[in-house]
Amino acid sequence: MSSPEQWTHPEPGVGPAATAAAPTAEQVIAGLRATSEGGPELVQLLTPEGERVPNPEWDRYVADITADDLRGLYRDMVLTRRIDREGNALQRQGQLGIWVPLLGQEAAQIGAGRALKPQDMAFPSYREHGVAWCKDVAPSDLLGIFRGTDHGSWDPIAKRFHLYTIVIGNQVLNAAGYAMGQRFEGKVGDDDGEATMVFFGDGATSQGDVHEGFVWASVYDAPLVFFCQNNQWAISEPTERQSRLPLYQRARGYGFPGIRVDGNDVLATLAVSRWALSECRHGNGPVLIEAFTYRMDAHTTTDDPSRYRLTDELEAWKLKDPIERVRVHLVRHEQADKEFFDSVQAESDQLAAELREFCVNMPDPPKERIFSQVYEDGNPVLAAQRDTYLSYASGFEGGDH
Ligand SMILES: Cc1ncc(C[n+]2csc(CCOP(=O)(O)OP(=O)(O)O)c2C)c(N)n1
Ligand SMILES: [Mg+2]
Repeated sequence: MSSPEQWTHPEPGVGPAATAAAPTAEQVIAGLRATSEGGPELVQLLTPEGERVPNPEWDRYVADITADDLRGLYRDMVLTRRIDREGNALQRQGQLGIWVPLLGQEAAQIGAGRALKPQDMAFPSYREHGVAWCKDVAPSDLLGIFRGTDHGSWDPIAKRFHLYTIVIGNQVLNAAGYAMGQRFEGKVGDDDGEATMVFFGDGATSQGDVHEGFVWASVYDAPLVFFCQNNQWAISEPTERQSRLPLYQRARGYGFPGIRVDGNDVLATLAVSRWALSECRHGNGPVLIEAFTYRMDAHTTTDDPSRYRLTDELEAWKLKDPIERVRVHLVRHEQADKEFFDSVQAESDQLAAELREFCVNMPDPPKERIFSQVYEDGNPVLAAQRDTYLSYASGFEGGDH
């Protein structure tokens, strides 16, 4: 992720050929540095040390946040992390087929999720457990996806939170279409207007669907906030293999604003998301937000990041932990005491216990369900397949279960 000024253009016959596929050492170093430093353009309100930095441009978007609200954001992040760690443990115990950790991305998701108003629609990828939390989706409703028993047990329209999408970038097209509909139906124009927020990763920005979503949303002025969590990795591919310039700068080429925020800073993410959603609500969308963050755990429980990244990178990001900086801030300003922290801890223990209890007692769905929920009115070809399968399965001992 080097800037054009940093690119080297060797004279003919000197150094590597200009057409060489491999980047120069300087480009690689610049790219690697950019993965651990957000750059001067990064919007930050709370430093990793918990210091509140004044920012005349962005402070007004969080001017109403009281100490009580900040404690609420802290609680959201702690509980979300606990749900995540419990999901990871349940996979290790064989209760889930796979889990997708969000560790390290709590501030990005809670900041964005808490900026959403009840009427706003959100389209997640597969890692947005924190946004699900803000949209009042019960954590237990996420488990079927990872146990392989359903595609999500919540009502996407009632919750204003679409089902998880595993196909990279696909939800961006869905969201662009949905937001265009909000525009066509006249649901934008004032503070009470509707907006849509779509979540995707740094790797997804290389996907055609995302590019197409940018174009459609742009030319139809759709009220859509593109929320890219740049967690520095797309499985084993670093961000510098997705783009030669900071991702937020791509927005300019499509004709709408882009902004990079410290995704480990819940206050800054909240401020920037509130602004972007308000722009959309008033008909000035779309907007791209690049939340600069870090995936502290594996891509999924099937991945081993020690095969492709150095542990000192992780150690550097641990110092920028999104929860710790809020805790330090609350303590330093005497806005939270031991009793508060203990109560959040107790609440998270309780939540984890409930989730575990729910998971180990989840019934297997009846076998015919995979056929029965495809078409509302049934389908003769599918009915024949169902009958063949049920008769085949009943030939096994215990085949009814
Ligand atoms: C269309 C498509 N291609 C490939 C994959 C396999 N795949 C799953 S996750 C992933 C990387 C995505 O990285 P990023 O967009 O940065 O999101 P992150 O997982 O880091 O949140 C890939 C390539 C897929 N699910 N869908
Ligand atoms: Mg990523």
